[in-house]
Amino acid sequence: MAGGGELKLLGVWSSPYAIRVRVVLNLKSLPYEYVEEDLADKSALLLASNPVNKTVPVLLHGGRPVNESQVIVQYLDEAWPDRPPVLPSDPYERAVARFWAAYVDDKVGPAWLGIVFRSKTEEERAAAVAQAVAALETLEEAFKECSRGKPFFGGDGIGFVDVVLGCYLGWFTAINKLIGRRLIDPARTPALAAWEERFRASEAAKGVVPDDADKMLEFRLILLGVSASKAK
Ligand SMILES: N[C@@H](CCC(=O)N[C@@H](CS)C(=O)NCC(=O)O)C(=O)O
Repeated sequence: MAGGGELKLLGVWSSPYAIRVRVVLNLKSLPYEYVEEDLADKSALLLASNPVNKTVPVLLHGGRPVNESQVIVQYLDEAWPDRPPVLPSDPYERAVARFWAAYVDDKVGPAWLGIVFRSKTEEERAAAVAQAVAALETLEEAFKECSRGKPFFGGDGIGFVDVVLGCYLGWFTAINKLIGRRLIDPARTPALAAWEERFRASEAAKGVVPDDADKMLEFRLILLGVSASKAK
């Protein structure tokens, strides 16, 4: 069935992990049905399709579920070999891309959760911001090595590391407003700051990577279980 059968994506509009799958579906021009989930009241389809983690995204291909965003992205590459790939064809370069993608989710993911949801004090938030900035400084060097002077980690086009990091940019918009400066600081990480602009402006990211900080921050309060009116 590879490459045939209907595609349905269960996601949440603000979820970095769902966003990365949507960016890749856009890059590959694959039509799909998008189903917005309510994480406070998960659908029977979500629970049946991802019984282990009960998380979004879930991709249903001809009714068969594929779980975990990085796995889904790699599945899309393998199932549609005729579409533009996100992973490099060279095995060594593919291993390098997988290494950096894992680094992003291991370091940037927890720092994002820390800044936006888990920090209870200003000190805790500052520590989470410092954690994110340290990871981004490492990624600045990785970007220089992987891109070799080209616009993206993937070279001329958006690749695996680009989508894995770029999907956090919606929440970075909100974080920028929370902390009053750009998390991807053009002074400390100039190459990554320029990459951020390019990624946001790409056709694949437009309309999928959120850019409305206020909407993200309102949603954050809902996720935190705080009424926006009380918190103001
Ligand atoms: N490692 C997973 C992370 C997925 C994830 O944490 N999704 C969140 C939304 S951003 C979720 O569904 N949370 C619901 C829950 O934990 O109950 C992936 O890459 O797909």
